[in-house]
Amino acid sequence: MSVRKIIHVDCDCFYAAIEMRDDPSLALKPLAVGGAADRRGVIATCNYEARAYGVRSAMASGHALKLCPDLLIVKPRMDVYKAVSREIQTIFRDYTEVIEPLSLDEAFLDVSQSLHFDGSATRIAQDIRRRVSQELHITVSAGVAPNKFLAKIASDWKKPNGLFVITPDQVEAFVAALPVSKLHGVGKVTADKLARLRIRTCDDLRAWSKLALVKEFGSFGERLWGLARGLDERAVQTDSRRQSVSVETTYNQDLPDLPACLEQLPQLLDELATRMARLDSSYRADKPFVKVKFHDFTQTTLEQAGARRDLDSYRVLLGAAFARGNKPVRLLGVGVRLHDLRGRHEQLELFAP
Ligand code: TTP
Ligand code: MG
Repeated sequence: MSVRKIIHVDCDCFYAAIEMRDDPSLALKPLAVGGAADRRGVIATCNYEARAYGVRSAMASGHALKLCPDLLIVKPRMDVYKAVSREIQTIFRDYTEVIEPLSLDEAFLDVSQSLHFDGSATRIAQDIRRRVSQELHITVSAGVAPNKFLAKIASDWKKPNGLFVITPDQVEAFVAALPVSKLHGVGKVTADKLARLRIRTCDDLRAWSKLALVKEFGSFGERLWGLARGLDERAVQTDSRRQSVSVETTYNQDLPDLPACLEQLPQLLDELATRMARLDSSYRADKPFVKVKFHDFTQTTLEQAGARRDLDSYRVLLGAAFARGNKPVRLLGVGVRLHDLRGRHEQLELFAP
């Protein structure tokens, strides 16, 4: 089996970087992109000057202004960000066709087959960083590694404007020291459980057998066992097929309690049904899920395998999700995970001659 060469690219403070580029008078001052504080707005992102004050993505703008009174908050210009995103992807395509965009500012590239720079992924990543900076006047950070999980961690390692490379022979030592909270798929719940089991680093995790991990974590235990050894076989997926459909609403006034939330369900489900009707027949509806964001911006998503997608199921899910916070609710979302009926095999055939 040949070793993969994966690059993960992530732009530095993407929206804010574009605003500073287009109006240099904004540079060097604390700057955020987001909604106005008087309209319950939220920070989408901010530059690194603002981060020094503790301002972060998804924070209420009002709170951000308390942390940093001089913060300038500008409205997002999504069309511009989308155009820049397309320009970045055009640069990527000069090196490989195997590109998986994760969001406007982030993508995986598989350069295993690339002939550029004698196949050196590191030099390709350097060149991408140079070109984005020279041609688009924003900076990107990049990570190079033998798989997606490590490439993504690597791009974050030297942020902003950095490059970090994990070669195959460095994987073992790098992963051993890695806190388990950095592992792909480990959210708050799993991280807390690992902490209770006194598993802090991947080295700690390696002391556990696959069987013991499966007993504790179900099928994710097997994945944990592999990740602790730096193993991740996920391919870079060029076909961006949908994983779910959902609708959500942010309420002008917080919903104070569970009955108030339940009252909103029929309307949300109506909108969801409209969205679902627009899906083509290559998808099959799978698990229902709900998302609840509380007034303090903590949020939770709950789904249930095997549940029906009727009002009653969503009521049960919403009840359980609400109970996790049991406080006023700012946003409700309902959705359905999708099962892709176009299998891998079929997708390949589509591109066959
Ligand atoms: P990120 O890559 O998470 O953040 P960033 O590029 O602003 O900063 P970093 O240097 O840490 O990578 O997200 C990319 C863009 O997505 C970001 O510029 C704005 C948007 N975004 C939101 O609108 N809301 C959010 O909660 C987050 C995290 C990002
Ligand atoms: Mg980014």
